[in-house]
Amino acid sequence: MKEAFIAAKERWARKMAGQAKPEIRSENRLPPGQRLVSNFPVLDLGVKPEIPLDRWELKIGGHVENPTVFTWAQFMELPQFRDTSDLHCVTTWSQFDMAWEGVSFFSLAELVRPKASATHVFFKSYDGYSTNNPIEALMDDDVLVAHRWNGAPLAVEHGGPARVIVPKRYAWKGAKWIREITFMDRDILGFWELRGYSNTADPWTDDRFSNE
Ligand SMILES: Nc1nc2c(c(=O)[nH]1)N[C@H]1C(S)=C(S)[C@@H](COP(=O)(O)O)O[C@H]1N2
Ligand SMILES: [Mo]
Repeated sequence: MKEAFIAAKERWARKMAGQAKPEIRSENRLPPGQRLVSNFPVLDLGVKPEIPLDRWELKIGGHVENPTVFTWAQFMELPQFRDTSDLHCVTTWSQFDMAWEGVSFFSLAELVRPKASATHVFFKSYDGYSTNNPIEALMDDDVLVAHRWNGAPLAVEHGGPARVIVPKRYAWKGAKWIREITFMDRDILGFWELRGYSNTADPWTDDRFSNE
């Protein structure tokens, strides 16, 4: 795990420096059971919360040395990160080459400094949604809190002002309308994880539903 983490952080540093080489992708980028779409479907719980930027805040706390609440202006002053990745939804659509821009999870973690006791992260959104991830799934060079997509501010229906993107997990593991990120010393289940969806959510092993 430690070596994978260091390798991911090295790749991230190259991306931050604008020196990353285009990724060589596998011949078959489409995970099992997925079909490629070119539109961007919208999935939510029936609410699309509108959060004015002057009332938006992102709280990051829990098992960290430096709990922080970011206003929009403070968030925009953080180092900005651009990355292109694929998105896989459990309802079987995938979209390739989603161009995201925002703040990388590595940057946020460096600011709040997770304690050694932090093993998992719980995400809460402005619409009441939640999801959870183990810390190692987030310490990767493609995880970010995005506020722009394909060169424009992220639309409200897609989670604007800002949403989490975890490309190597099914898309429900990334919270739209992100409000709070809590580092935890244990795992607790989020909205879909409590309702029959897999807690690990790995598109490459068709890992969609919980066995319990
Ligand atoms: N806050 C919030 N985040 C969410 C959801 C949601 O309902 N609320 N749906 C999840 C699901 S199931 C998917 S597939 C993606 C969909 O993102 P999109 O609507 O931009 O395609 O967001 C995820 N994040
Ligand atoms: Mo989804």
